[in-house]
Amino acid sequence: MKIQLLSPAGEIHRNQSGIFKTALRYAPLTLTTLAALVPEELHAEVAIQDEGVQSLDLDFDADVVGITAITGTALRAYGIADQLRARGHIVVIGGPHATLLPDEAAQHDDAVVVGYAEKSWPQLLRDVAQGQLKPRYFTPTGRSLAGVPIARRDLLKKERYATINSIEATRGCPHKCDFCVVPSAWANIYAHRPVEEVVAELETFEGREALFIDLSPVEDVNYAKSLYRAMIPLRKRWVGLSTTRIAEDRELLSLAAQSGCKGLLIGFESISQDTLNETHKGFHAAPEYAEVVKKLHDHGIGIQGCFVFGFDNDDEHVFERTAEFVDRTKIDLPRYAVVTPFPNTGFYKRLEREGRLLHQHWPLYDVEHVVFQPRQMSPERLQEGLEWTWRQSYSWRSIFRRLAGAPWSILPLWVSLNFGYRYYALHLHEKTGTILRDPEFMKQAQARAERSFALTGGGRTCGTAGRAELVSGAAWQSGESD
Ligand code: B12
Ligand code: SF4
Repeated sequence: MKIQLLSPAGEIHRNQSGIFKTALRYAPLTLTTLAALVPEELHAEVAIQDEGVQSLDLDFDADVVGITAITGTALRAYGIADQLRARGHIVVIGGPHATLLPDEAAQHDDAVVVGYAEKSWPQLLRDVAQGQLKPRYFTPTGRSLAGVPIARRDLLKKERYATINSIEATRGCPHKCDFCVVPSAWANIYAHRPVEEVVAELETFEGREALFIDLSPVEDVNYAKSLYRAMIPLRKRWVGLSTTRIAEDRELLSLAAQSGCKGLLIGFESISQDTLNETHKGFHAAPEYAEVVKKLHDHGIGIQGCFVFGFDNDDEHVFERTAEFVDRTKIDLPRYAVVTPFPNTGFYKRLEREGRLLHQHWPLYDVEHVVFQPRQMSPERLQEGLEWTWRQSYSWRSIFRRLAGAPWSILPLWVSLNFGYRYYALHLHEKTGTILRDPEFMKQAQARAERSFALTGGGRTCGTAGRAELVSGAAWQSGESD
């Protein structure tokens, strides 16, 4: 059997034409994991193509093509799937977007895989071999990831990534932040790999570097501590993600540092506690953010701090306030996004009810385009504010101010990452264009909002007021910006 695995990329992240440079690009685990899951008895030849680092070559010989899609890449994945099916290939689509909207993906494939695929992908391939492919596969994974095979990194073009040493110890997240895809796509999954299996995989890596892609690894504090303890003798230098919880437990933070942690991505999201509470991220305390940064720096750990704009509490001053906060607290590598209503999330459902979605054009659901009507400003102002904050934080002045706080031991790494993001910040506007509004979608959204308004029998809500303004405004009808 011949298997071809494809990962299409969105406009911003696409190889060469994109603005996300190699220095920022680590290898995702999606395709290498799927390749490792192919049952041995099929004696399959597997090839992978990641559009983040190469142009896709669709002229291949394959019995089965597997395509992964996140929301921002879904339409591109569907276009490729349609072409390949027309040529007679069996096409399977999986990943976060297909998990959120399987019926939509099913219109473009022979089979859709919902959720994690450790059990369903091998089963699907055996079914193909026996000519018994089913249209949908979903096998829930339990809380343990014991026995997950080691990703096939040998299939990657390793020189095209900053590192191919990405690894996963935990999966999912126990929290339920309103805007996040994870609780909607993988509800109630917080799974762990046995520590000894993670260590065994780390031992296969060339070089000392490792990158954990786990979304929320420290929420099971005991697991995290035993993992970090076991990693100390490996003498790795690793980066990963965390919530601010890591700074609340001195032993945990110290073990992370001893195990070689040099950087953490933290989703601070907002410097307003009201916003954090309203979006169900109240377990993060905004007034303590500066202290969190200091504690991590004291342990030789740099911070990639992610902030999101466009929440209902955000007014036009949020950009300046956040950029100033980032400089003052010396966050090594800030990253900005607009809050994005990914389908099926709590946030999406609320905006849809309130008639505030501007369209469902998935390629623009990439967190750098405004796709909804914000409460306290126009979509255009939000877009400009996002891009302004990127430029502001990656001006030379801000870079020098921020990095003055970075521990010396990690400075070279963070200087090169700042250069990478400076390029991204200065070129982002070339990729964003104007705000799209889809009149047909808005008409349907208005009808849905009216129906739900009538059903709830409630009074006039802020949401419906926002919709009325949008729908009647001359600017939106003519497509002009305010
Ligand atoms: C690596 C990564 C990236 C890489 C590459 C992404 C890509 N696919 O092109 C980069 C850095 C470019 C990136 C960028 C973005 N990403 Co990203 N990224 C990740 C990350 C951290 C790891 C992915 C991974 O390797 N997972 C491990 C593998 C094993 O799991 P998996 O991919 O889910 O695959 C399993 C199943 O889903 C299934 N499966 C997946 N695909 C397929 C296909 C087939 C055929 C089958 C059978 C099964 C299957 O099988 C696998 C094994 O169980 C995830 C978070 C995470 N930890 O998963 C976010 C994540 C995928 N990213 C996300 C987002 C939002 C983005 C961005 C929009 C924003 C941002 N700034 O991060 C951009 C936009 C990218 C674009 N438009 O091109 C979201 C996706 C949400 C959505 N609905 O779109 C995630 C889930 C993070 C989150 N919490 O919101 N990202
Ligand atoms: S935003 Fe982070 S902490 Fe919140 S649910 Fe998503 S992964 Fe978990």
